[in-house]
Amino acid sequence: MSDGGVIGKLARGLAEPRGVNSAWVGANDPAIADALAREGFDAVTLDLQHGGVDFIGANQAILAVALAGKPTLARIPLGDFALASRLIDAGAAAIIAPMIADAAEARRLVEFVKYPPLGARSWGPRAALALSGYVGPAYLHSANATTLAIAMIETREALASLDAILATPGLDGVFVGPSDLSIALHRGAALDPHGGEVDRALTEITARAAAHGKFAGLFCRDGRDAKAAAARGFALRSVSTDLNLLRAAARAELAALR
Ligand code: 3PY
Ligand code: MG
Repeated sequence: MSDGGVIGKLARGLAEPRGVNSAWVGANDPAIADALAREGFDAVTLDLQHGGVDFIGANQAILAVALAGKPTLARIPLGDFALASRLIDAGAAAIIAPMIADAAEARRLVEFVKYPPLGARSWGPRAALALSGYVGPAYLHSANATTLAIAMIETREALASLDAILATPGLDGVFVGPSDLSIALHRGAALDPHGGEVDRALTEITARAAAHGKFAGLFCRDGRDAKAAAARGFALRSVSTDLNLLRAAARAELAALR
């Protein structure tokens, strides 16, 4: 009996006290996802919202990351729920949906990520079947537990509907986008992802998520930020981005040669 293969690793990691540290990849090149998967990250997140990753690139990256023994999460473009189904068929272990504003949108996400009775996902788990290690019927009966639906909380509307979003059957967790949340909380007057307004919201979000028995995640700018996020109860942390890691390494080497 399979334990869900690399796909199952994500849900299992999130259930452990240590949680999950994920790399964040915007480059549409499986070599980048592969390189980061072979470092100490527990998972890799592909950004199809603001990054350059496309569907074919995501398919290749998911397989490269799986060869390194790690699960892949995918952030979809705004409202592109049909792509969510295709990405989990391609072997993504989780879908992160941006700007989920209320329970109706959370239900829509679940519809595309989960099989009945939770959702209405259509059958065709191409690469997911092989990566999960299950045969057909076993995959059908395990996929809803191992393939995760994650709603991004990054608007005032989402904060106001937080309990209803978290109560959505089949929604596994929430993930905070601190930049958009800061823009919303400051009504467009400031971009302040590490300021007090966002900080207060983060405390509320981890508390509400825990009360609903769901996990919370946070987009973190660096390892120090991710360590602090883990200490305050965020089970899922993305750590920097591929581009920022590259630029930081370039700056460090150029400083060393001066
Ligand atoms: C945000 O901070 O708004 C994000 O979506 C992180 O990428
Ligand atoms: Mg955002």
